[in-house]
Amino acid sequence: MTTFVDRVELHVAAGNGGHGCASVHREKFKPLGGPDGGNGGRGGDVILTVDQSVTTLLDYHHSPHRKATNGKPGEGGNRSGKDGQDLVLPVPDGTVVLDGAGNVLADLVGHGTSYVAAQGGRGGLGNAALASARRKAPGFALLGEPGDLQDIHLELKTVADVALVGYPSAGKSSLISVLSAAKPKIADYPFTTLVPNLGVVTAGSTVYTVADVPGLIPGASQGKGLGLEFLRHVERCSVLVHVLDTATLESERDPLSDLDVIEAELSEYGGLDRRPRIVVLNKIDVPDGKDLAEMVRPDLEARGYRVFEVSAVAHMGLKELSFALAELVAGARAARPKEEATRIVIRPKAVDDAGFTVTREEDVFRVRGEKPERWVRQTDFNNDEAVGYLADRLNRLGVEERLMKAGARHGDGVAIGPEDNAVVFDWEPSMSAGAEMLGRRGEDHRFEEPRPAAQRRRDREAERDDAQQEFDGFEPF
Ligand SMILES: Nc1nc2c(ncn2[C@@H]2O[C@H](COP(=O)(O)OP(=O)(O)OP(=O)(O)O)[C@@H](O)[C@H]2O)c(=O)[nH]1
Ligand SMILES: [Mg+2]
Repeated sequence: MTTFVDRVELHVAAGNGGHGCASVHREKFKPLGGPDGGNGGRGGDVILTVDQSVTTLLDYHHSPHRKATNGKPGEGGNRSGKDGQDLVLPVPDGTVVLDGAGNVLADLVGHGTSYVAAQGGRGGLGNAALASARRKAPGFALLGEPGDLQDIHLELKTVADVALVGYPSAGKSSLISVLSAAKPKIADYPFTTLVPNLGVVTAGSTVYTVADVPGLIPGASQGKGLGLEFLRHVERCSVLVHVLDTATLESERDPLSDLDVIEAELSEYGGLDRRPRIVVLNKIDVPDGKDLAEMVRPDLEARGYRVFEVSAVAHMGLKELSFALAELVAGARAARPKEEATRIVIRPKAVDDAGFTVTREEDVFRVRGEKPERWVRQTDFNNDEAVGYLADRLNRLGVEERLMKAGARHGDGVAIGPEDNAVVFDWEPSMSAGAEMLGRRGEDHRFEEPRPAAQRRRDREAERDDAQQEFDGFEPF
């Protein structure tokens, strides 16, 4: 028996970015040929994509941990690392993506609709890309950033046009089996259907889908029988069909009170009140059934229902029913706003702005912001030049100035990042209040030649332009 799984927790990990490479070009008799370390590749994303051939979330139930590949590190000779491969996870039509707190992140409807569940980390720049007029041969490269880790929940809400609801053994699955080519399990005991069945019906030029759900009994909303759990699958349907049993042998039941019971359970579940409904009186091949159907019909019609008398077993009244459903479905489709064939849903990302905040906390000054935090992740703290480069970047963004304004002094603790994941260091301001930067770090002094004073000043100015340009030009991602 195939298992139907319609709810899973999934742990996805995007690929890490590859580290940039620090390398110096070597040729015979040319010992310092310039930096030629390539950039690291981007980590692969984890992407959920609707694939109509997938009908359950079973695969993710069996292996709930999925990871995209990492970007490769850059190499010498200006060779960039290869990007990691995106991991595309096929999901059934109608999969809802939720976060751990139950917030809906995406509702994936329509073949090809995609959602980036975890974004790959950026690759680090190699020292070739970090070189500038003044920092001719950086002895460091940037680290690749870690890829996103996400714990998400997937929930399947079947996408069917028509949903059949009713008591166990009313003949819901039997109806699907004769209206469509689907072959659901049918038996004369209650709760034969444990998971929804889906069938495709063609009536004239309209093709639509019909789903049944496990039978409902009084008290389903309190968890009796299989409970209301599966009503999730009828939430998206355009038409509800009450399948009423005219030939039940249970003495306390009849089509009218069955209808009342099911309606009470539906309203307990909620959200389905405005869905158009029709009534099917099934099993009229049984003589008593036919009589009962004729007896209750006026009552049902008085309540405003369109009523169809059918027999799933004897194939009576089916054509009329299937065309009436086609008409209702077509009407519902026409009323629905037109959607593009394929929607790509991408998790909204924080805007990559230059903003940052400096707040004074008990024992540290905390810096928060997209850029400073990213720069910290890109920094190899074992490399002094890399740390110096970080300080320069922060400085150019105005972090030092703001720290100073906030009252930070030499030696004070500065934390960059959130409380649980911050880099903390003692502050050594590289500028004296309002003065220019004192020399740039991250330079290879072997390239320096003695310069006359005027040249030094010109260089300094060039360096400032350079710094600005680098600052603008270094955020290509
Ligand atoms: N005589 C007669 N029996 C029918 C008809 N339709 C269904 N049945 C019988 O009723 C029983 C239950 O049918 P199912 O289609 O399994 O009923 P269901 O509503 O899907 O039931 P659950 O899955 O348990 O909720 C089976 O024994 C069917 O053969 C019909 O039109 N006439
Ligand atoms: Mg059934």
